[in-house]
Amino acid sequence: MSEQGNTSDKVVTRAWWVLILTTLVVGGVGFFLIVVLGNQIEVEDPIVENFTPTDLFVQPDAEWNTSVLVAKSPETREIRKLTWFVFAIAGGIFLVVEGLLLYAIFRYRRTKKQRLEETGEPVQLYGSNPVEIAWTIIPIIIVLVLCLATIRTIQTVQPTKNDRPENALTVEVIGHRWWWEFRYPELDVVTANEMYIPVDRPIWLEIGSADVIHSFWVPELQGKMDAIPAHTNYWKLTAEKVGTYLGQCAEYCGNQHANMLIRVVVLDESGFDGWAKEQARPADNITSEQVDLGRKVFLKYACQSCHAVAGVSEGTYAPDLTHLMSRKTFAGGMIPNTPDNLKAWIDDPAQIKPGSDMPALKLTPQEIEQVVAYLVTLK
Ligand code: HEC
Ligand SMILES: [Cu+2]
Repeated sequence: MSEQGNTSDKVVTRAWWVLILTTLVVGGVGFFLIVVLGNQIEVEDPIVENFTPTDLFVQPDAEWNTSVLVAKSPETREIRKLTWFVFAIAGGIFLVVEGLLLYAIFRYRRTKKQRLEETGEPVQLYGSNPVEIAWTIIPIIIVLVLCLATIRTIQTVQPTKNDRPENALTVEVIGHRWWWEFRYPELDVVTANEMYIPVDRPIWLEIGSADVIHSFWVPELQGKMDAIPAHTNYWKLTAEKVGTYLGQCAEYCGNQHANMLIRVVVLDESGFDGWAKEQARPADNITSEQVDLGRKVFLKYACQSCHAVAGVSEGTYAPDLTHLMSRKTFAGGMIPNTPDNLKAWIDDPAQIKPGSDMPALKLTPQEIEQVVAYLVTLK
């Protein structure tokens, strides 16, 4: 063989090394990020006081975590068990394959002597029944095991229509572009984007959609469930700890898909009962002339045909505003709920949330002041 042959051999060897090292480094870093860091991240995020339309990623809650590895309900613990099981099998395969690869590279590498003697290609082997049978059967067994484990987990966490626990609280979850509606038929409560539930009590979710397919996902509390128009999917979860859990629409549903957040606020039993009682009573109450003028603006413009305020209007197209000020955020959970942000929103929703289904109704600055003076009384 010529000089040239030797050089290209070297290039090939070097390419192998680059490939192997890259695989190991990427694998190692990935492992570290997902397993070591992913399990520990508890982000502290203070309320963003001065909202500007560019602050698209505000998270007004003090603590949130959307790691799939943090399990805070029996359902997510089951899912996490499966995740680790699959990860262990995949990791085992990775180690065996990489190990054999490294072994072959060292054990069968070309020796200096062979290089000097230019013996050419080593002996080539073709076909081996035992080997081929082995690498057909082993993957089949692995896939079968993964499949059975997955079916078992699905059966544990995913209810059918008839699995509603006796003592469950029902919440109807309706996905809209781009916000979530939560209806509590047993409590006569309707709210948006922030779902309140009691701790340690099974929650029975009836999930649907008003327009396109969305997906309800609060990673710490349950897996994903599709929200499909004209169809109900059933989901069940039990929160074991008081706190706020962050979620996100998990099915691409249009240009504001990323701003369709879910906050699940878990309260102790008496806290939840208090919340539900507050929510069930109408809040509309004229306390001053400005508020009265604001309500007139609300009724004069189309606001009332899209939005409901108990005792005042019955629109169902848009978020229920009966207790707007009991929510920390609005517009799919993306904006801190302050009077200034409400003014900016009503002036021109598209400036903050381009594509939003709320139109700019061209209110005068004075009318905006008045209608917001009214809205902030809806506690
Ligand atoms: C064509 C229907 C429509 C009209 C008319 C309308 N809105 Fe809206 N409004 C929406 C929709 C849809 C959203 C949710 C937008 C989103 O989150 O993407 C919304 C959101 C809001 C919110 C935030 C609620 C929350 O919890 O997220 C407020 C406050 C609001 N509108 C006030 C008003 C006022 C005041 C008027 C009248 C000046 C008005 N809207 C007119 C459709 C409408
Ligand atoms: Cu969505």
